[in-house]
Amino acid sequence: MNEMKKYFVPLALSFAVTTAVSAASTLDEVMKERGLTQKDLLAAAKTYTPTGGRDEYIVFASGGQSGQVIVYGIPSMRILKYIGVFTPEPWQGYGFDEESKRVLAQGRIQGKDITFGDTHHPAISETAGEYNGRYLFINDKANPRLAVIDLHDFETKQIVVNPIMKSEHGGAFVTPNTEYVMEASQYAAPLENNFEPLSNFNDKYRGAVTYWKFDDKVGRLKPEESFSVELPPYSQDLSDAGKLVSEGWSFHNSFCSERYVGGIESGRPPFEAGCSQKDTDFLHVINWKKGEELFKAGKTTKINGHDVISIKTAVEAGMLFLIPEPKSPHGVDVSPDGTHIIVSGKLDSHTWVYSFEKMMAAHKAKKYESTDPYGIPIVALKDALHKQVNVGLGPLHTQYDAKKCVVFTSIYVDSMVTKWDYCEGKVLDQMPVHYNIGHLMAMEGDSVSPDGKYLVALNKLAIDRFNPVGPLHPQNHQLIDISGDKMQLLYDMPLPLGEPHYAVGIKADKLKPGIRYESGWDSRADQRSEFRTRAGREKIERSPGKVNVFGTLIRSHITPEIIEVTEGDEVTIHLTNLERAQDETHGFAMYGGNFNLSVEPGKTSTAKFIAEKPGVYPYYCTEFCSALHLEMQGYLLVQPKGYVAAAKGMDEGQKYTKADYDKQVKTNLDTQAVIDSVVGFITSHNYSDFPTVVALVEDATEQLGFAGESKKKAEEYATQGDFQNATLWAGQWWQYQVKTADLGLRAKTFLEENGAKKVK
Ligand code: CUK
Ligand code: CUA
Repeated sequence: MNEMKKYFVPLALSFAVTTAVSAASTLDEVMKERGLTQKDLLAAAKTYTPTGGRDEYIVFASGGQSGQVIVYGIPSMRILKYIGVFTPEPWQGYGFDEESKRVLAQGRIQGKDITFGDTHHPAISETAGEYNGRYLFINDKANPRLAVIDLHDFETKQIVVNPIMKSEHGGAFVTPNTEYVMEASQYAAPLENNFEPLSNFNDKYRGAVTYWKFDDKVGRLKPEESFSVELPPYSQDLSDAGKLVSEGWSFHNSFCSERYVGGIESGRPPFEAGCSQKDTDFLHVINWKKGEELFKAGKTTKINGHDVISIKTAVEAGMLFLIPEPKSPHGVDVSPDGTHIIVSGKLDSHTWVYSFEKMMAAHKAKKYESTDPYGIPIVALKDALHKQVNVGLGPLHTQYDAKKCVVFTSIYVDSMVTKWDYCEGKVLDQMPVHYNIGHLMAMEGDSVSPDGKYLVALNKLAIDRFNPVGPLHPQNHQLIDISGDKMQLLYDMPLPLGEPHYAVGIKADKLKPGIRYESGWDSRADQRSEFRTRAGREKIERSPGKVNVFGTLIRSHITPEIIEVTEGDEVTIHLTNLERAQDETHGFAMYGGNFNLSVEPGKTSTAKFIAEKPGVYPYYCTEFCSALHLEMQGYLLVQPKGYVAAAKGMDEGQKYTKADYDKQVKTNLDTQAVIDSVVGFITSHNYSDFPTVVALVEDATEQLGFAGESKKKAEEYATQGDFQNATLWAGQWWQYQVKTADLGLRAKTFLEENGAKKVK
């Protein structure tokens, strides 16, 4: 009992510790002391989420230059996760275990490892135009790539490299049933991977849009079923898929249709001057369903082994046309009902609303005003335009409200959000943001039925909003309440990881992430690992120059604990986490090994390295997983070549006697009494009504089972009079009891705090 107390008293105390923020104890006092207004309190009440509370929406924001994805909740704005995508992320073991290295290797550009990514636009998989919460896609602008993240475990599963582009901005955007994930190029270049002088820009440089086929069942993009449409060397910018009435079409805006090539160093005016001369650029309208037919009929040209529909073929098939759009536009956003398309001109204070019905009527009647230099027909602006609305200086992106006709447009130069009615063409409200907003995002804003409610302003500059942290400032995501007529600013969240361009927010209950893997799971390949190891089956296999370790992890030991190898050996360590309990992740790191595994319950992960230098290499678990976490350790011994071990037993510190054994057994029996009383409490209550408790009880029962096994071993050794081993196994028996008691007490506390009823 005494030993138990030693362990559990600090645990009990930790519940009682609260932080004294201030002496003020009434709302009025706190307001006065912190200088808060009624408005502040209202905003706080709309975002504050008490402990244990959940968010209504989950946001996936691009991580910008970090090459990652940032996950946070709304309205709390609490960051929940960073997902490693194009960049190694050690906490998740991403890029540090062999399984995830294979994913990153898929993103090699022409054979070269690229561990940087400039993520821009995340997109959630859709069914009938609604977010289905199953997959997330995100693009890399710097090296045209797309990644697939499985929302079952929030892990990156696949990276595909665009076979023909050298730059990409108009991805990832999905078609309404996730048939395709679209990706449009930005800076034109030869589609082949060859050299062409800039003097051949008009002839040899091209843009394109790629339609990546997505297989929903296996959750992977299928390169062999994907195709591209060749486009002129205008800098295609963003994309959006048509929906409902416009389903089957896709829209891509562009800038620099001047096809200007800079050269400031040789006295030529810079790109920015030459790319903003014309009053209009081109909206590209493409019938991707027609494109799919042409691709299946083999009407493509192979470029770098990839199927490309030429401009000529696309024009002849009537699947591609252009419409003028405002000067240096940015953003193209299709309305939830698919009837209108909104494009903003960065250098125009107007936002232009196009009517899908009008543009289709003109296209069907072949009513074009002219063709571009590549023979693509151009529908006249007046034949496609619904309205031009003055919304502010430097409009960029638009999001749709739940209310019909109501939209929100980000105004970059004026640093504000404009709420307006695109049916009537009138401004409804304007609100300053801090500062220079890029994208904005409404809840389920890209779906056929946006939820409205909240809007996030993804601001490019934070300037004076936060405590200063040096010249590099965090980004500022501002949460705005859009449920009323007037927008209300609720919260500023600094994001210190990169510049998120776009984000998507999904209703939290649509996500169904798991809490454990099937036993022995290779999470990156989504299949049972061939290196899965079960309890008691741990082994070390040796062949000349190679050592393969099949090990396991469970509170609080790594099996094996001693690994002996020879200098120069290639060592591969496969570790399976045997835990079934929620949040019982174990890590694995070693002196001199540049790796960290994150082995979540059920997972099998692999570390691989060459044992280059003789020496002693401690390894350990890197997650504080239990009270004996620090003892979750082991040694890799790299013996010099030709080393012969002396015939000598283990030189341990402590020798144990029968008295030590008896003392340990007494402790264990006392501990068992505590466990029994906790079990009594739990089973006398309606614990089976609480899934959290049921899981804890399952875990505790498992730990108690292990305790029983160790008890048996201890007793066997005691019978043989081997009190050294008997005492040590009795100690292990107690370790399992402690884990059991820990879980039991957590279950008991949960029942007490959640009003469990006594049943017997
Ligand atoms: S972009 Cu950055 S503000 Cu890449 Cu969608 Cu508009
Ligand atoms: Cu496992 Cu610490």
